[in-house]
Amino acid sequence: MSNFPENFKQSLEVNGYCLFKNVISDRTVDLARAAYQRMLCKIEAGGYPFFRIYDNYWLLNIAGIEHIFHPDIFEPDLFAAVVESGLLPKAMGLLGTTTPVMLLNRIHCTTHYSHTGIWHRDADACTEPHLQMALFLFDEDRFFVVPGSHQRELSTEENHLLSVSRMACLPNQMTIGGQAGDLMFFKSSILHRGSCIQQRAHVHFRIGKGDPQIPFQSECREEFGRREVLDLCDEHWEKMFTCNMYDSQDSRKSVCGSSSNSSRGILKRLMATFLHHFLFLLPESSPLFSRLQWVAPNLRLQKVFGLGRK
Ligand SMILES: O=C(O)CCC(=O)C(=O)O
Repeated sequence: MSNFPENFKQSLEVNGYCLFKNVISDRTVDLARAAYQRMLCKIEAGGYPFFRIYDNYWLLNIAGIEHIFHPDIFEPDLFAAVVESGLLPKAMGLLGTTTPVMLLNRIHCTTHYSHTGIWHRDADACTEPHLQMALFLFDEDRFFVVPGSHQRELSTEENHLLSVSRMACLPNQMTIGGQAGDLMFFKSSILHRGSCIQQRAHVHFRIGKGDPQIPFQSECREEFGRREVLDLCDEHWEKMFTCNMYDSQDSRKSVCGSSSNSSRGILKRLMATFLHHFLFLLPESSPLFSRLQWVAPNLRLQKVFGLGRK
């Protein structure tokens, strides 16, 4: 931790994000992608319930795979990639802690449809309860941020624009991201939104500073301590899983994806899919999408017709 590169810390402090290039080998990327595909297939076949859907379209629109350490979905090649990336020791260096805790683990993915997320923060402005990170398995360049926004409240102009649309174009917004095999860190308090045109998958973590005063409790937590997991751990992961995890700090039962098959549910999905394609001419920032909430424009069609940003 002592010789942690200062330029990464500085970029994180000033801009709210930083990027480590090529933290895993091409071979590791390939293995992790194959592992991710197996996870996706399992969910699509109904074999794992912890996933999230944001926009519910005709085909199962999986946006996130939760709890990657769960025994029913755990893939050693995926976790091996995370360990090889040095994600945890880097997070410890950036947070300045020797007792990290994992507060969230997930894969954000985009499959059958483009994805349009809303602006938000995952922590209050000017606070740093935790850091977030994304290990990219595919190239990605549409993660929107407002650099420096972690250090301040919303401006009057931002407040106004966001009241019109949660996908508004904000002053000074920019897109960041990385190539397959890169690792991005960002402040939880930065104003950000995810967006993606083509296929993507990144392994997402939220890691915070543990409190060594809080006694370690092992009941009810995710099965981090299984041999299958511990065998792949380096010293940092092993220490975190065996010493620092507290019961309340995993979100195991947070989300169960579902795609209703009632006639009303089917009708709504059909309509959402139709509008997703039909309204592609409207920009993401159109107030209509903020008002509807259950539909976003087809960014793939926008790209084909040379519309939209990037
Ligand atoms: O990329 C995404 O889909 C969501 C990312 C995000 O908002 C987050 O990590 O908090």
